[in-house]
Amino acid sequence: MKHSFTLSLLGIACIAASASVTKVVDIPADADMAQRVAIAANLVPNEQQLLWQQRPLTAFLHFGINTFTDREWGDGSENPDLFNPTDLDTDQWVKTLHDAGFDMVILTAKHHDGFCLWPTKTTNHSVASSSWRNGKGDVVADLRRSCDKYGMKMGIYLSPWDRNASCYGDSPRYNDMFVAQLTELLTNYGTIDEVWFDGACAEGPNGKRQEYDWLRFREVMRTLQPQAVLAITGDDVRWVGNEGGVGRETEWSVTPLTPSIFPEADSVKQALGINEMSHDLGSRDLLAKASRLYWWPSEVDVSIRPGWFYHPTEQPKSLQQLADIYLQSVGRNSVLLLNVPPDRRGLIAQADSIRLMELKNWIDAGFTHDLTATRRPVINAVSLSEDITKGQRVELFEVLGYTDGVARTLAQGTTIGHRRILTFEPTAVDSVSVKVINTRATPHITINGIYSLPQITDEVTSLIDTISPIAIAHTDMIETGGSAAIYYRLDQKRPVGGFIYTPGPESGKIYKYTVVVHAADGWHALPQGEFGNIQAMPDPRVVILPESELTDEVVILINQTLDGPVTLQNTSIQFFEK
Ligand code: FUL
Repeated sequence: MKHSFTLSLLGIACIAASASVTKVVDIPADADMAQRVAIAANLVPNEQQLLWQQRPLTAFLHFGINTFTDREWGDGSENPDLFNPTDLDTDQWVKTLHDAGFDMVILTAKHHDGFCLWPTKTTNHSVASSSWRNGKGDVVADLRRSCDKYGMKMGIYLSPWDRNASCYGDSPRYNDMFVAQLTELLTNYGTIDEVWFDGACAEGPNGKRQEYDWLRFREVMRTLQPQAVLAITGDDVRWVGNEGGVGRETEWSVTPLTPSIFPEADSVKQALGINEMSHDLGSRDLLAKASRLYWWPSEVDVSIRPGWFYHPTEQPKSLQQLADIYLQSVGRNSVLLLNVPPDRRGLIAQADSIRLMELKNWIDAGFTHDLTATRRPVINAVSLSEDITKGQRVELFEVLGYTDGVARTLAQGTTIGHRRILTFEPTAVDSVSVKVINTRATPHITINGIYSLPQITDEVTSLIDTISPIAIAHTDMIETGGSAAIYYRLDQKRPVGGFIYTPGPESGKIYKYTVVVHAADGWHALPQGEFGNIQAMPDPRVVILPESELTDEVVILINQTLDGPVTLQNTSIQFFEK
């Protein structure tokens, strides 16, 4: 069994030698295409980015007030006393994640509700105001100790959007408060290797508008923790563009997409017609129009469960789903940031730790046995790497397998980058070669190995399969009190346990809503609800009605929409029985 490479010289013949540049490079306006391509091919990561890229698995820990209110986005009015984990044990979190192969954990030190998991001096809205450990608890400090114990790296998520801070929207004052929070976290808790500034901000045009001083925040981080990378609203690590766990098949770490911390970001994006979610962030077409390029590699953030926070009604994803996520993130030139939300006890749920160990076993069983030295193995995957310290260069390649001297294409790919895994039908081969068809400069590729990934046989039942659905006799779009609403008549009077809302693929999502139920004593409205984060995570959402409602008529008042009007076509509601 042997590997080899073939290079099509065509792609590199005309490329002039060019010195490497770290992290960001300007393209002269008069550069011709060959020069543009050469500049892109020689852009390389800085040291922090390189070290970050070499740690493929990071765990996200969404934990906070929402854990206790069963919400995805808190509104900041929550009583801090609701935060009361009965058995919080960060050793259990870190040991579980360490055993499962993770190198770093990132904790939501503050989410959009503004509740701080450490006793900050900047606000009373923190653990210090809860009766948990008599107001003396500090989740960040606990996590620090556990990370040191297990040799785990630590990062923090600090939400810029703060729905509790009264000074939010008074830009200089809130920026000072945010800097003070960041300073506390980056001064008092040892080495922090990743700082995560979320991009979400859902305040509408009439809400409070905050002008963030991103460059100042970045400066604070660079001064206090120079080894850390700044992710998402930062220029070291890029959001992949979805929360579903899917990296692009063509994933360029070299991109003209301008990180949104820079004032020119919006105008550049507009001129190039791209944003974080675009399919193409690095093709030659974009290089032709670009005036500046960034080394800005992708991070795939996704939750092991449907929500980011722990909800008792939700279950972890199946092993097959997690294995696919691994292949579509780590296998597509990205780092995987997998969220594992601690529950109300303050522990990682057993179902999640079992699933994590299954994933680890699957990765180990598949990727620790390179079959290169085996005689005619049956393989179904190959893993390749480019030496990114030289730049990301390969644009098109083929993996060929030879059996009795006959070659066949096993797989074809575009970009490789730090790591590319391709899977294909199981094939018995005597040798394998990689043929580079197009490249931006001399490629530096390694075949990490050829593998036989184990088949997965598990199935998870989705919630939709476990509920007793209620048939709907009639649906209508109506208007009531000036708001759009959807009217549902059920097939008969029944005890309604709740409903599942699934936004359609077309634009138009319900963000804030009120459920109005027709019961024996007339119509009554339930408190307003919110599908937090529905734009970035348009997955089915379960709404449980407070008590079994005996009814055959329900109206969903649509108080606020996102991404266009809500219609019957882009809305699916499935009622279910208790
Ligand atoms: C999003 C947030 O709005 C979600 O709540 C979550 O924290 C996710 C990682 O980022 O943008």
